[in-house]
Formats: sequence, C-alpha cells, structure tokens
Amino acid sequence: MRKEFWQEDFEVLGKNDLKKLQVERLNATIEHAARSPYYKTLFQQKNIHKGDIKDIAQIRDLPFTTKQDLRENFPYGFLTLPKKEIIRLHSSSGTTGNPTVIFHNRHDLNSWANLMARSLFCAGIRDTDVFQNICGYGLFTGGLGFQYGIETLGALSIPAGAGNSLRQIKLMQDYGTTAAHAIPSYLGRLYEVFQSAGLDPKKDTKLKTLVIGAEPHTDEQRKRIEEMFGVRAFNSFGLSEMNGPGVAFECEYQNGLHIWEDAYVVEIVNPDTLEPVPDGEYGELVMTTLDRQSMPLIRYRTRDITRIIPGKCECGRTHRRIDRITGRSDDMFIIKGCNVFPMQIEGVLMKIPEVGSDYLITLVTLNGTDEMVVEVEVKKEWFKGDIRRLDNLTKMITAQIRDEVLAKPIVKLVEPGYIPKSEGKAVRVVDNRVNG
Ligand code: ADP
Ligand code: K
Ligand code: ZN
Repeated sequence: MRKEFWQEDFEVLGKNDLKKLQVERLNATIEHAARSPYYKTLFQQKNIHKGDIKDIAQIRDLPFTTKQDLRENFPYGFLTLPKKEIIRLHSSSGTTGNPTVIFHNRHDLNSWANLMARSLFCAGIRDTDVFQNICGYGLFTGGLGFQYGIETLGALSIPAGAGNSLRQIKLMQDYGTTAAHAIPSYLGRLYEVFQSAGLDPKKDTKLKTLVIGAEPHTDEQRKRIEEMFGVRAFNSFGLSEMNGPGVAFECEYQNGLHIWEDAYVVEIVNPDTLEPVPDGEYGELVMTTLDRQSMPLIRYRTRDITRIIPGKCECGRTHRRIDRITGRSDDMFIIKGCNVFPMQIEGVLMKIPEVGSDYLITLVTLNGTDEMVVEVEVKKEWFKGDIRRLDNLTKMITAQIRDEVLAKPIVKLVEPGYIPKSEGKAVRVVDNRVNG
C-alpha cells in the first residue's frame, strides 16, 4: 500500500535535514523571543543571541522555562508582539493551580491548525470523515484546536461541545459520525448512556475512529474503549503551553506518539539533575517551540513523564515517538513510604473485567495513619452478585494494587455512576490527609 502523508516534505525528512531545519528555526525563535520583556532581560543576563546555535545539541546552553516563570510574568510578560497583531488567547485548564495564558497571532494559529490536521491525517482520518468534537470549547484548547484542525483537513466537523450524552448520541446517528474526539474518562460514561438507551455503539453508529487524549490513561483503558465502541482509538497529546492538541499523535501502528520535531525541539531530562537521559529511559519532557511568533517558549518543563521510544516507525515518519505519558511529576503521591502514580492503579483496575469505567483514589488520615482508599465502580451486572463474590473481588483488587504499588489500599466497591463526574478532565486523586 502506498504510504500517505499530510506533508510528506516535513514528515519523512532525514535526520540531518530535520536537524538543519531545527537549527534554523531555533535561531529565528531566539530572535522572536528576545522581543518579549521576559526573555529580553534573561538573554541579556546570559549573553544569548540569535545565531548562537550552530548545532541543535547546543540547546542545552539555553535556560529552562517553567510554569512558575509563566505565572510570575502573567499575563503579558512573554508576549513578543503588540496586541494589534494578536488574535487569540487560550489558557490552561488550571488542573494544578493558577492558569497560564498563551497568545497567538495569525501565523501561530495557521501553524497549529496545520499540525493538528497533520496529526488527524496521521491517525487515518480523511476529508471523507464526519468528525464529532466532543469536548469543551472556549479557553480549553481541545475545542478550537481540534475544530481548526478538522476544517484544515477538510473533514465535516460537528462542533458538539462537551456533555449531554443523549444529544451526542443523536448527533452521531443523525449525521453518521465516523470519527470523534473525547477525553477517555468521558467515554465510559457515554457508553453507559448508550446502554441505558438500549443502543450498542458498535451496531447503532458508524464510528470507526476515536481520538482520545488530554488526560493520562492506560493502554488497558484504550483497549476497553476500542472494544466498547468497536473502533480504533488513537492517543493525542498536547498542552496549552505548546498550543494544545497536535503536539504528538499516534499513527496507524499505535506504537507511541510521533512528536512533531519540525515544530518542537524535544528533550527528556532527569527531573532532579536536569541532565538529559538516554533514549528509552523515562524522564521529564522538555519542549521548545520552533514555529511560534507571538509567544515562543524555550526549554519549557512540561512536568509530564515519558520516554523516547528508540527505533524507526513502520509508517515511515521520521519524527521520533514518545511513549504514553505515565503522569505528571506532580501527580505522584507518597503513601506508606511508597511512591505511587495514579496510572499504576488504573492499569491494575482496567485489567479486571468486573471493574466498570470509573475509580477515585482518596488519601485520608485514619487514627493517625495515612491510608489510601480506592473506590472502584463495578459493572452493573456484577453488582447484583452475592456478597461473597463481591468480598472476593475486593480482596483480589486489594492484593493486585498492593503488588503493583507496594502499599496496601482500602478498596471499596461502588455502583456505576457513584463517583462524581466532572465535565472536563477526570479527578483521580483527592488528598484529605491531615498533613497531606
Ligand atoms: P492543565 O495543565 O491545566 O491540565 P492543559 O489543558 O494544557 O492544562 O493540559 C495539558 C496536560 O494534560 C499535559 O501537560 C498532560 O499532563 C495532560 N495530557 C494531555 N494529553 C495527554 C495524553 N494523551 N496522555 C496523558 N496526559 C495528557
Ligand atoms: K469533507
Ligand atoms: Zn508511525
């Protein structure tokens, strides 16, 4: 089969050509950045000039930028252009504190829409698809980010927005939706609504592709989504500081996410020493924009933990692949002396067939001891089971979580729908510890 690309010139660039392009664009980025109040001062202090970069490895001589820097210079400290040139802003959803804001001029928005179209194409979506974007529009980048990408690609877009599952189902049926984007934690809920309406998404829709992202999820959860909807589900990664979606995407081989290296310089560093880690090892993802004019960011510490997957992808794209994000460095919590990432617990739960689509980890102090309570929704058909069966299930889940994270949890089985749902990204951990 002939391989197809959205932008063959960029997507299959040889290693040296890609590096050459990165050097060119990094120097241009330094030139743009030097016009912002923040980088202007910093570059003067550190004696950094455009043209300094001759080899992309020299990026290590540049300073890091952190979320804290963005917050301290909120809102306009990173802006390189007069407001007359700026046509849109987005801010992060503020999952972990105050929001940060990113500005775009027309060039930036066109560049983002193109990366987004390239990403969708990479996941097999074409202009013949009917694409329903099931996520919040507004400041959240998943709405307009996908919208412009779908339009640039030329597929028929349905800007459905978030929530109202019955309406989502009706839209799918009325217009014959073939592809959709949603956050993974919402899809379990949507499936339950299909079921209560006596419908089966496999038979009663034309869906064949789902794009899932914006929040951490395990491969087990992806497989469940694929089975529930009878589709292939592709992982989509992005963050508002790097535009939003369209940063890294899975291709038809679903073996990691191609991260667009003509638009970003990608580094993985040890979060403690800030030294680079070898390909294949996990660390913090650090990214530099290469094609943004209004608000370039240099060596931005994303706090997302991932690794470079060594080797070439069969699809022919030369841009390297990152692995599924295991979580953010600040998602990790310590309980009973063990370091735990919520995704480790999700990985255990989603492999158990009786477990439904949702769970919640609550950290509490009971009689002076910190405990991890894991509430787990159990599928409807299992909840009817006798007490002994549920008791055994509780024991089994407890043992499996303990084996994975080494700390023994208190497991509570709950009915489907018991755990409160948010419209946006799922809340996985609530910390109510006295000294939490
Ligand atoms: P906030 O930081 O407030 O959540 P964003 O909406 O910009 O704001 O979210 C970006 C973050 O969402 C990323 O840094 C990452 O932690 C998470 N994220 C996005 N896509 C994925 C994905 N496919 N897998 C795991 N995590 C993701
Ligand atoms: K079309
Ligand atoms: Zn590929």
